[in-house]
Amino acid sequence: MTAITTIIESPIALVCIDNPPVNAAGHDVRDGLVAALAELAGNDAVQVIALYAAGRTFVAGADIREFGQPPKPPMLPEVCDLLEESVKPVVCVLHGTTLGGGLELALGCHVRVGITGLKVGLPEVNLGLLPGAGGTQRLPRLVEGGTALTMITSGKPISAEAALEAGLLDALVDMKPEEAARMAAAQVLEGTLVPRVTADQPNRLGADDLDTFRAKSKGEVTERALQAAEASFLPIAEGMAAERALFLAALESDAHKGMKHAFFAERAVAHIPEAGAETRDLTSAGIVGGGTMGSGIATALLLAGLPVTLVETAAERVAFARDTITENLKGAVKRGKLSVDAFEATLGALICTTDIGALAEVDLVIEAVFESIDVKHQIFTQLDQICKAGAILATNTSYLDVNDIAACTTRPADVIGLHFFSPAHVMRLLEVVVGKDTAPEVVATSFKLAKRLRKVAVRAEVCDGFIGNRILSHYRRSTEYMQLDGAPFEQIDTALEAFGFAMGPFAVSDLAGLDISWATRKRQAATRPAAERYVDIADRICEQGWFGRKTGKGFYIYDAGTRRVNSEVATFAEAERASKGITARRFSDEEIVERYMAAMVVEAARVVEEKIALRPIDVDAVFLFGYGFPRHWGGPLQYADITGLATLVARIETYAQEDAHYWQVPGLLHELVSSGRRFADLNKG
Ligand code: 3H9
Repeated sequence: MTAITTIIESPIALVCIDNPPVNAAGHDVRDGLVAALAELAGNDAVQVIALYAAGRTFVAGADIREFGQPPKPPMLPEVCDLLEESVKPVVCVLHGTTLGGGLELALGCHVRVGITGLKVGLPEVNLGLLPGAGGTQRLPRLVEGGTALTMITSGKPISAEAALEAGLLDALVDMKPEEAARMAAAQVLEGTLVPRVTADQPNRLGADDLDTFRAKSKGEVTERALQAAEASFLPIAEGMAAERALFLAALESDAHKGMKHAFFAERAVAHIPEAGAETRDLTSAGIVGGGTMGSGIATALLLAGLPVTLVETAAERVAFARDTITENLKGAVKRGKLSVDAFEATLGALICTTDIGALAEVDLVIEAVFESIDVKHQIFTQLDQICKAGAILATNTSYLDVNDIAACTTRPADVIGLHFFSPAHVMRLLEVVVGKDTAPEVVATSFKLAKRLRKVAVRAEVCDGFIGNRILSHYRRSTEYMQLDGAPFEQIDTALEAFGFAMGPFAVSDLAGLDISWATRKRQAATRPAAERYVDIADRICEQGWFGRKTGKGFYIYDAGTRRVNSEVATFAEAERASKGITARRFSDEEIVERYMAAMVVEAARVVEEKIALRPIDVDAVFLFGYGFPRHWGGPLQYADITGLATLVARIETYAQEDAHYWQVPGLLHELVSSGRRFADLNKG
């Protein structure tokens, strides 16, 4: 099948791009367009060329899979130039999500017509790039400077209506792209649509616009995009050359490699062995437990249009759940996720009750009570008796054994773990924990549900903590060891925030509540291996009744919206060092990051080795979408590939000289190094 088809309806030529799924401007598209333009230039029967696309969208950008491969001319800037230089006017019809290189093709054309529902944008910064086919040069010549810079630096698309108002579109119509192409070409012939050469329009970008954006922007990716936009003050050919040079530099950056990996990670996780299984209908859902988590899950389900029955044990708990969900939905209205008009109907789809029998007819139940295996057994035994045949019975446990929970029902094939992350109506990650007896259609239905909830579902096998929390509980210890050995906790937080984490680990602990991890440590005390170093600084803090943000004091002191270091933590650390005969030493920020990341990679490698995660990229997705991992690093195992596995092994072996119990090189890491492979090689196939 060819990507470009030309139909001559003299004096109009219709040129259709057809490259499923999203009409990315890969080599076939570029080559086909150049050939079509050459042929049409010499065809005297053609006076106007109308470009449009088949399928769900006009071109959604360059083909991202080609980045990093040897270039295959013609390149996209050249195609955009050829469109602009065409003596015969070129009309372009945009529909769906016209993004990046797709918009750049349209900017090269002489007339742009949008189809209702269109979204148009330059998302290159989300890939660590900048528009590289004239976007930074032509857009400011069509729209006001601030609008152009917002689109270039935010990566966010704008609506068709906004594009029309900004002057990016010449017209907006509600019809099929092919019909719109025919109609717009006819209007050009009649003179009712007037073709313009974008490069000839005056640049509407001002030096002030650049100053404003520079003042509020940060990071190398945005700065490069702003430099390219600044080059639009030059004559167009020079500006294009400057943009190209900056784009090629961005292609080589680690930030691009990480962000490209993140883009594919979000999509790769949907490729699961159960993908082909039939799915069950989900038209209603039940929640057991209306705490913060259960209420958050209920909110997510309601926002996705599912009616929810929530069960709690007492009237005041029912009231708490209803109030929490109401507030969550109000927040969704504020954030533009729910329309004001839809608020009442959405809340109206919620039933809160103390009668567990109300779950008899729902298609899915998600249990979200506190982490006690006995309570979970009790609930699943009841659900087994109450729920209709074929209902999916899910647990939101964050570390308990899903097989054990399933075993107390007569239908373990219907039982699955659906591990949401708090706040459940906001966080995008959903770990789908597959038990040994879980039916493939239950897994496939869970993935379908995640899509409906706009979440990124990642398949995990059963183990303590599944993918995310298991890895977290390992690498979090590395920060305690560094603290004990002399690094102030606030330095650790600052170093990791500078690396890209939204919050340092100690600030996160304060937010989550120090009492929670204290309870876990107490529970694990009896089974803790004798060789394991134990740091009790956090225990000392908890003994004062300081549990973090909720008590106003933890590692930090929280006062009237401000945060400052709790200096008493250093005193506890010194006391513990003294009792263990440890002399504090200095850690550089670099060493802090290296140790933290090495610890994360170690446990992540084990999770892959033990097949808890399907592939390394699944682990990366868990951290990107559930743990605030910096997107420009692409995830812990992409970080490992970028850093070099041999370098990481050498670091771990060095650290092992001081603590051979904690620092052990996983077999998989050794294996990859000796076979000269990377984690990325395990993502294939
Ligand atoms: C650029 O344009 C640079 C230029 O300025 C300069 C060049 C010189 N390429 O997301 P979906 C795949 S940079 C290759 O599930 P949706 C995707 O991996 C680019 N493949 O669908 C998936 O494959 P699979 C700027 C792509 O309906 C399948 O298509 N453009 C591309 O939920 C379906 O995708 C962007 O950054 C691509 N460009 O969402 C836009 N796009 O099934 C990136 C998608 O094997 N794309 N695929 O997993 C998107 O934002 C969304 O895909 C879109 C559709 C909104 C278009």
